[in-house]
Amino acid sequence: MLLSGALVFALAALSQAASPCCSHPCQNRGVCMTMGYDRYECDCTRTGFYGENCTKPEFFTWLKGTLKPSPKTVHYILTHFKGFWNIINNFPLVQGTIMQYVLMSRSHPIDSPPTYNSHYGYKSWEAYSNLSYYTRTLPRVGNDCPTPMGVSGKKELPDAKLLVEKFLLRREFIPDPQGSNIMFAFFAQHFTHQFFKTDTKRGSAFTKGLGHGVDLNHVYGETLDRQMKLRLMKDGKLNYQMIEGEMYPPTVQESQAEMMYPPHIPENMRFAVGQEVFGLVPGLMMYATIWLREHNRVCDVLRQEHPEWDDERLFQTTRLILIGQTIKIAIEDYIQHLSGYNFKLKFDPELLFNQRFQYQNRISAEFNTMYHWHPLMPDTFHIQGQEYNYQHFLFNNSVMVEHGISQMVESFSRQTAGRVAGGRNVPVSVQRVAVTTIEQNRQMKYQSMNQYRKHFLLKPFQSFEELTGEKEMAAELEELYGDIDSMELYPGILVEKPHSGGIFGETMVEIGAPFSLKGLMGNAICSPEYWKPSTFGGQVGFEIVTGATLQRLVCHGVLRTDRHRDVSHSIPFFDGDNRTPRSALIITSLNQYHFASHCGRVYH
Ligand code: ACD
Repeated sequence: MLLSGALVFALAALSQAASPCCSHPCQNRGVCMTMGYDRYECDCTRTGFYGENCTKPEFFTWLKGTLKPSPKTVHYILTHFKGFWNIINNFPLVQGTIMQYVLMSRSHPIDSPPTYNSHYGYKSWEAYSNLSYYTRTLPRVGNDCPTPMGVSGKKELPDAKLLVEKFLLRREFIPDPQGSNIMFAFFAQHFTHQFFKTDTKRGSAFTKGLGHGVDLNHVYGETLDRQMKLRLMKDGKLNYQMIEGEMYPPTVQESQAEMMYPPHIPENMRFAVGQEVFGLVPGLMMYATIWLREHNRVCDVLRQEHPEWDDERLFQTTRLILIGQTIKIAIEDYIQHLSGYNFKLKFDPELLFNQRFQYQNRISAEFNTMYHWHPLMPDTFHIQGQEYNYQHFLFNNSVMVEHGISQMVESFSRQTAGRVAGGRNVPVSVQRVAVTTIEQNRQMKYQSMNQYRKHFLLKPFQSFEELTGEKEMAAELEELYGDIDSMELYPGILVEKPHSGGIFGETMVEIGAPFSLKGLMGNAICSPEYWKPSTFGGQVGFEIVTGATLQRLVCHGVLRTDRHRDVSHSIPFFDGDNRTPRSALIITSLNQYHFASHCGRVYH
């Protein structure tokens, strides 16, 4: 009698252990809430669906779902029919209308204001207001769930190291079929390290990037104290040193801005820039130097326009201009290149002024995870005929000083980057990062890849073969995971079948694009009160923003190094108005022409 009582109690405790929300029963972005220990309710408010599990579409939802082409079809249309898109690209009104649709539909899946974080899987003021967390797109899987992914899959996930060795590690370098080069790869790394700044001391759920977007803290420092150390305090400029007639960042010793360098690095090679970790790779320091030069160049332009302005106003306005340039370049050069679209993406904040759009952003942990694009990296780096392995390249700023920015740009533009999706292309030298990423995702209790696909309006994969598009890896993955619904997000994205001729698979594009476009257009400078010439010091500053391209930035950085030189305001656009999307991509992709001669064209 006593025994059966204990059994009943134990069974009751067991049945209490697993929350009914573990099976993610609420569909179409319905919110699951437990009601007692064994019941749940789905909140379908404003999802466009109703019913117990939010599965029944309202009329307009049904109509939209029936008429809307699949993401695959849209991607196909955008990446083909070049002649058609060339015509569209030349009709600003039509191009603008399409771009407006792209921006609105992409922003839709992003919760704004943000909702969860890695510790709160339900809405709370703490999760909303604590900026030191990355937000979470999907809430964490409950600790009490029977399997790591909720209810699907095995009780234990495959060993992270084994996964990396079997599916992610490079056997032989696989070039990106879209022609990305190393210049692109370092742009990605430099640009994203202003908002992916995991606070490793506190754990992978936390970030040191409190601006949660494009604030250029990687140029100016995260804190006011650091910013002051990096500034010249004259004419709005950043501090610098001249080496053989070229402008470089100051040293740590001179600026007193701390950086992360191993002890053996000599004082004169410890350059100090906004982001503490940029001493890691000369490619990052190269971009840091280019942006430093750009800042000081723009200060000169502004000072000519506003001799009445003090150091502070010149500095602050220049920072806003550089933020604008960054967003313009990110959309029109960088995302344009990644997309492979024949449709020309357009940075025009006015497209959203009559729409319901929130000018705020919170970086999510999942976006950070997905952006681990280590397959881009080559096995060795080639500069001016010299080959550097990782050991010689890392923390070696002398590479930059010895070759100079111009030669680095030239060489990095010629070296191809790796394909990201498709599996087995992570360089051996960075395999530890891949293992750690998987382990951290597990600590943060990420939901499965298929749950993320559903959130971003993609059909869940039905099988591992559908995921990888081949049989060998698919069979091995199936053996290890047991169930496609338990496939993890990060390894999933890296082994996913790439789009035909593409760098990424469908999941990266369809999840990455919303995070990116919302993050870029949600910036304060894109809002109606900011987006006007006076914010940027008048028409001249505004035009620096609206005319920014990666090529102009790099050309200015390479050719205009002397702060005393006159700065012309009337540099003609080198690529004219009738440029096609692809011909503009000379810095990011290999189908480029000779870099130096084109920089020459900017000035002659
Ligand atoms: C679209 C545009 C095409 C999208 C193509 C690929 C997107 C994949 C990954 C993200 C790429 C770039 C990220 C760029 C900027 C991030 C900015 C974040 C700011 C906080 O189809 O819609």
